[in-house]
Amino acid sequence: MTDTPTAPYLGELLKDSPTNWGKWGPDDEVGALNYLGPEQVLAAVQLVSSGKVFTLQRLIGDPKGDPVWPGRSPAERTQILDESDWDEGGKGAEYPGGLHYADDKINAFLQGSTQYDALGHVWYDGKIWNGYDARTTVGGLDRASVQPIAERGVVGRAVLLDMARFRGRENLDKAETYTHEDLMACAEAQGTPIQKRDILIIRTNFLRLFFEQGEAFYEGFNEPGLVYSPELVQWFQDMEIPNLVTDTIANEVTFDPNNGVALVLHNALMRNLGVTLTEITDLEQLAADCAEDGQYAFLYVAAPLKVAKGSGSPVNPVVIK
Ligand code: UVW
Repeated sequence: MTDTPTAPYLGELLKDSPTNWGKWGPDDEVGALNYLGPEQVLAAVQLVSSGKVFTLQRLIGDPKGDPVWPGRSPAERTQILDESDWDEGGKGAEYPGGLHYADDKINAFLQGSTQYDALGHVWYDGKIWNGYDARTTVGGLDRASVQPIAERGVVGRAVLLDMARFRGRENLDKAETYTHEDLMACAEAQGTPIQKRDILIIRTNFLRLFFEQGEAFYEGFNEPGLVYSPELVQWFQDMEIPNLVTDTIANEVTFDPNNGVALVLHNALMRNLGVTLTEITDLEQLAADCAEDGQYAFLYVAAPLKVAKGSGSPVNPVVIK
């Protein structure tokens, strides 16, 4: 990873940045997802008219490779039982009636595929979301793990912001940035302005380069994405954005071009405002459909897995039009 010796400390950079700590009580673990109540769910359901369904998860164990954050490895799936286990001398047990079955397991980073980050996933100054002590992460997240997010689920109106198409490109490039003003301009151009409490789904199609370039993709790793500014953070706060979903590995430009700091928005949005982040989605079919039918707002439903103490969880979000 790039190391910028002059990069300011996050605590200094974000010292005047807003927080939502305490807003939903001293025990809150789902943050801005509290903005999604029955009213938002019912309004989102009204957007369903054609019955078209899209799933946003990338394949786990893709023969072409699984894109992951540097230092993580893709999931390994191991076959434990298959028909060969009932060959002569095989380990398959004999069941009354002649049952045979297949079993397998995976060894995977919980953030190694399309995923929800727990709010306690990142921090600085020894404090995670809602001001909980970062020592609560030792040995597993005792506070703000992915479990409470999984227990409540995520349902609301989502808007696709197709930044690649808006910029007239197949994909955004390494280190390319965009701001909240670009998101609003994209939404206006698509004919669907962003509303308060919308789930934002941003398409860059950057991971196309992973499949095209293989390992070379990781050289000078610096993903495109949203870039920090106090105004952007305030916009997320004013718009009460509950959930930011993208098709990149980490949702924001990896190294802020203005100061060199890594993943500033993970901290300004997730740690401080309680915005849930969802990463590595596959938006290609949905984006093609939106370009065709012009419907950029729709019902979004996601339920990460209930992993006790987990700092994240795989998920297969569903969009219904
Ligand atoms: C890190 O926070 C390092 O990665 P991600 O949010 O992509 O899981």
